[in-house]
Amino acid sequence: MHSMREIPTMPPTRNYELDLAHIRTQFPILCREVYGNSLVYLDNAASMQKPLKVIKAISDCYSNYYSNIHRGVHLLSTLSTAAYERARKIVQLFINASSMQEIIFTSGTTESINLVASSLGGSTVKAGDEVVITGMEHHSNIVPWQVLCERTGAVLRVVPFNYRGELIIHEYERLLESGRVKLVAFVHTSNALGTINPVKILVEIAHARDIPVLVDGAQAIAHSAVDVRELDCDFYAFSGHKIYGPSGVGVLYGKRALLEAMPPYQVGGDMIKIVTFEKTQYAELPNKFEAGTPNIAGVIGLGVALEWLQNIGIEIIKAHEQTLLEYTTDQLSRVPGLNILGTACEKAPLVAFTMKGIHPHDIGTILDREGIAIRAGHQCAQPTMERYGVPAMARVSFAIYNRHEEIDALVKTLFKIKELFK
Ligand code: 7TS
Repeated sequence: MHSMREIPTMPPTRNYELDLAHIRTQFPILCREVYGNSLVYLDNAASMQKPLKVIKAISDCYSNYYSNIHRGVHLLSTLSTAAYERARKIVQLFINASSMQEIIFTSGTTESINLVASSLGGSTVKAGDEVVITGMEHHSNIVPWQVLCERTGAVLRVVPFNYRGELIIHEYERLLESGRVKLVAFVHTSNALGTINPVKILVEIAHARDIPVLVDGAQAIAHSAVDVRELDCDFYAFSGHKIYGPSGVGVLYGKRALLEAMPPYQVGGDMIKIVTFEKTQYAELPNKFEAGTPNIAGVIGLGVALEWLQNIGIEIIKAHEQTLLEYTTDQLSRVPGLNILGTACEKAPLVAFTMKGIHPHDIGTILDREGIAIRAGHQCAQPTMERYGVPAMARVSFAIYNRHEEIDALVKTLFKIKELFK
């Protein structure tokens, strides 16, 4: 493994209880090597690794009780349905939604946003109306709105952000003054910069003008407590794979009254009450928005992932990840020519940076040879890259299992890269 000797400062001492060694043993993948080095996985914002409990729950479903849900009278269908609906209850409690009817399972954040853009957007947005997003969105929270605007003749408006990566609130307020804004959609935590946006304030401002709000929670959900009733957002979207769960499954939370008024997004089996060739009556919530056979084992795995996380405690996770963030920010600023992009006061545990004269892809490739996985590229946020005048960034992002030693390994290799490109 990597020596820590070249790093002058000591990792901070912890003021919270965390058995990190025990947590790491629960992630089988963390034992593997990459090119002869221990894996250092710092690409958690792209996707997190899965604890054994989640892997086993999915395997257990397929091995012992798998069947289609909501339809069979036989035992396996009853067991699968119960496990699937239990996961819905876990999600409801996890984000403090009022009822299970407000939890729609989707394939991920992208589908959750598309659902709202297509259903609410498609039925309420007309030519001349406006949809407001921010300049720091992931493509998933840009393109669905752009397509909606193109289709309807509405206009997409964008809230700018300052160099630190913080939204300019008075510009947001100014955009909402037009009286034509039908919907606001913004990211809770930026995947490219780490900025945590003041969701509650932004929601209040929109609600004062009766504008519904969708929050893209993909990068927030695993790092601090999310209470949708406290935030008062109308919709909240997130993905299973970014919270220790499987990929191919996600959640759309929506306020009941809005979901009830919205037309279905996809139509077909499992979302109907009565079908005749003349007319179809749709099922009640949440089934109305879950057409077809869903990712049954994935949903069950997501429920187990949330239980696993709750067992550790989100506040412990947050405390640990914030020490990693502080340590990384401090250590990276010692690397000559390295520039951190995104220096907001409130940040999630991720750090994006560029190095003078070195392409992020070269940084990512050389780190990979040392077993260190990071993201290098436009972070699916090209307008954010444009704001800083760079084509791409390197990004390290953390999860509960990361250690300060891994940051030391990262920084040591960055010093090497600096030498290499001299
Ligand atoms: N919104 C944000 C803020 C994201 O970070 C991502 C994925 C998505 C939406 C889309 O999520 P999906 O699960 O539907 O794909 N972000 C990243 C990333 O930063 N690197 O890879 C994927």
